[in-house]
Amino acid sequence: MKHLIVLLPLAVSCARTDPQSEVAHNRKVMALQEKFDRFDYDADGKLTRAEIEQGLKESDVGGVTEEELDQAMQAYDVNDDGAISRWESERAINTPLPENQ
Ligand SMILES: [Ca+2]
Ligand SMILES: [Ca+2]
Repeated sequence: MKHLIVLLPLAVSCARTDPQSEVAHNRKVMALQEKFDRFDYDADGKLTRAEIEQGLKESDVGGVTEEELDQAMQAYDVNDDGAISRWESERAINTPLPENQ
């Protein structure tokens, strides 16, 4: 689950109770949106690596290495434009990284 913690510390903590239920899923999506907006410092609708790094720092999420951040970016950045768009972050909720399956 660490890959989700990298991008979505709040979403993950909300989801732990019952990841299968629709309510939990909706809560996860809402927490994600909130997080997304908070991390999106220039409000362009995308999270760059720098914005995620900054957001993690301000969220007091420690222990995330550069390598893990790179891996998360690679996994989430579906269209490879160097930033995580909103739909890419939503997709990340529903699609675990292969290494975690
Ligand atoms: Ca941005
Ligand atoms: Ca992208």
